[in-house]
Amino acid sequence: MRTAEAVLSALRGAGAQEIFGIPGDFALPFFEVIERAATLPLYTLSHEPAVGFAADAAVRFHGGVGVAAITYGAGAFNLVNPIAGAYAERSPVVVLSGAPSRAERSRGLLVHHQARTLQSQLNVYREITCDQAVLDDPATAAEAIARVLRSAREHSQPVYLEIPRDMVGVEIGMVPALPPSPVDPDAVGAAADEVLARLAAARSPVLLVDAEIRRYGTEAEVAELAHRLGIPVVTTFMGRGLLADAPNPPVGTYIGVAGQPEITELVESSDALFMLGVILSDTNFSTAARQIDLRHAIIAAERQVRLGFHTYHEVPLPDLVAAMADRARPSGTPAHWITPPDPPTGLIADDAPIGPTDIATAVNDMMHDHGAMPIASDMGDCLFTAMDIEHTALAAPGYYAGMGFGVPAGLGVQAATGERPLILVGDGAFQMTGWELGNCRRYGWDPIVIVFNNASWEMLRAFQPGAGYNDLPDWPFDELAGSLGGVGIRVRTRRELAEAIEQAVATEGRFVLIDVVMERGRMSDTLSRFVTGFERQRSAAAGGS
Ligand code: TPW
Ligand code: MG
Repeated sequence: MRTAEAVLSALRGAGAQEIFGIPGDFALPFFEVIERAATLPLYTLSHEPAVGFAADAAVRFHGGVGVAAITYGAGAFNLVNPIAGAYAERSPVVVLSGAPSRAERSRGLLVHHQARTLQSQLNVYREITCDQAVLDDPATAAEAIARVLRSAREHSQPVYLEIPRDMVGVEIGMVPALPPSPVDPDAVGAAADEVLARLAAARSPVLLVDAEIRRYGTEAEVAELAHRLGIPVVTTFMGRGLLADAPNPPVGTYIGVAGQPEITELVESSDALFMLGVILSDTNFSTAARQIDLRHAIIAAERQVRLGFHTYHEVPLPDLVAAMADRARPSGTPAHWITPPDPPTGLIADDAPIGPTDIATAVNDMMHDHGAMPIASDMGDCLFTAMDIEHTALAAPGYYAGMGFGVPAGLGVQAATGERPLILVGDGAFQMTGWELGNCRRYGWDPIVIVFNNASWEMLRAFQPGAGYNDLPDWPFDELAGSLGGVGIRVRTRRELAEAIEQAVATEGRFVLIDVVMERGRMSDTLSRFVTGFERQRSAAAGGS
């Protein structure tokens, strides 16, 4: 096989379902093969950050790997931020970069798009991917492709493949099917036994789940295990949306003082907190009402299981879950089961101005009437407001917290699932990547986009109330929608919001942008509690009170 075809079929074998990309001269030969071979559909977008966000969101929904194909230098450096986010949030995106040919590399001239040395790009990506290969040697390329794709799957993190443009058509042989990295089943079994014993001995065990359970495709197994063990399941902030389709969905989302008090109490008073696939980040834990002592928790993540002061290494999450399921004895509903209040429904369609909770209420009403939609959310108050939306599949940068994710992620979700997504995005974040909606028409995508337009970087204002630079001018996003091929509706009252949502649902085949004008300074209760909790923790860490 030639390099390009070998890469494409190996990608498909690793579970890729599509490629997002933007070509450039160093990548043109490879893109030509992508189009001609049609192994995977190609979606071109407008700016590389969107390529990365879309590929990240797509893999969050379909599993396997996501693919972001770009040109050398100018393209690849534009992709750094979304790949850093994918690394942090454990999303296995394959970066496919074009590159100068082997002859160009040895000519001694600087090559266009070159930053410092020809390796600068590789060096940058070493920092934010878990494995890398430059396919410049026909003798080793096939093996390298196999290894790198295996790393993406096993570590559930991005990887980097660089293809010199003259290598595209070079024969490299078949990409071998590598066996998984060695795992000792006895170690897995011992870890499973110990975790089960700890849970069985506990008064109020709780299972806290996060990103990895989805990335490793174990959601159904985890749901079944929790049910068998009779342990309540809670998601982290970052893990919101997990297990949405499970027969026993999570009882709620843990956000410390920012979340529902019942959930906070349940998690923080647990004497055996089993954190499965959890990212130990400040957005997940900084708002704790009382300190969670991680030394007493059980943490299974990043191929390790930590109990108190000892650690089992090389225990992949799916193996642990399977071993626990084999050994688990069923038990009934535990005494500490809780039922927190339902999300708000029944929007009062009057002439009152719209607040964040009204949007959540209107979305809940829509999903009740017309069925659930997958959600992509940006960072900003929209994500905190999403905590009041019914527990639904959600892709959001809850930990890395990079703005600009929402709109391109929504496009990735539609490409990955074929379902019409709901996109939640602030006006500030929309200014970064909202233009990508212009690509909907050519692919037949029709997301419903709700812009939380408070003419403000509101979340920053919450941290720094006096600063004038957090005021944004009012951009007429509704007017832009038409020229991008969609439908724009500006709403100011709850009645208009309810009507706009009905119109959006009825308008299929084109994206609909609902530009929700909100008062500056009006934020969701979850965000204001989050900010207070976060600041309290920060000042405590700095030695304040
Ligand atoms: C890529 C820092 C975090 S939140 C925020 C900024 C600038 C304001 C968000 O404004 P928006 O939403 O979208 O209008 P809202 O609800 O707060 O009004 N650059 C990047 N990512 C982050 N997180 C920042 C800056 C930031
Ligand atoms: Mg805003």
